[in-house]
Amino acid sequence: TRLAQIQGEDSETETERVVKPSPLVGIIMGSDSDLPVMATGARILQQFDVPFEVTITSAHRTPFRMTKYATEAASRGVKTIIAGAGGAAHLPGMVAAMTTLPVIGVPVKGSTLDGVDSLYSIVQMPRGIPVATVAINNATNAALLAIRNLAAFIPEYQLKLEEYYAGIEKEVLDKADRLEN
Ligand code: RP5
Repeated sequence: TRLAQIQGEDSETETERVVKPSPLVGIIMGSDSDLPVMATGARILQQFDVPFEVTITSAHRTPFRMTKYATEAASRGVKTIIAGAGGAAHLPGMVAAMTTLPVIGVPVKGSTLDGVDSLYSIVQMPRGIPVATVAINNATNAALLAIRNLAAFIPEYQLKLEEYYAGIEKEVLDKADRLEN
């Protein structure tokens, strides 16, 4: 399936699946139309070897499924939830209202209003229920923020972040070098 491909499960045997570590990050989204955006975050988590899960659940179309996910995620070992949605993007906020886990919201750009509707829906949370909101379509930053959360208590991820940022720095320095020479 497309979700299994994103989770890198397609080539796994049944035994590998059984011993797989429980997910530390949960990626959820309101619709499969959010998948191309949310997959960019999934790829970052894969790059860092962070165990994660991906599913679709909608605040409006599957409210009971969303409630089950939000209320059970922490007890399954999930440490951070990344929630992407577009339009009247209530998913991250509703999930944040039902868990004490950190929730990172990804405003997904829809076909109208350029994603500003999603951004405002996600960022304008009432006092007391925070959602860490990243830029429109920026699931990459959502994943990196989730990894930073994990790195606060898993040193392995701290080292990987340092390597990642050294790589980013080198990329820019190489480009500057090519431009100047
Ligand atoms: C939201 O409505 C989803 O998160 C998606 O971004 C948007 C459009 O959904 P589809 O009509 O493509 O299913 O619930």
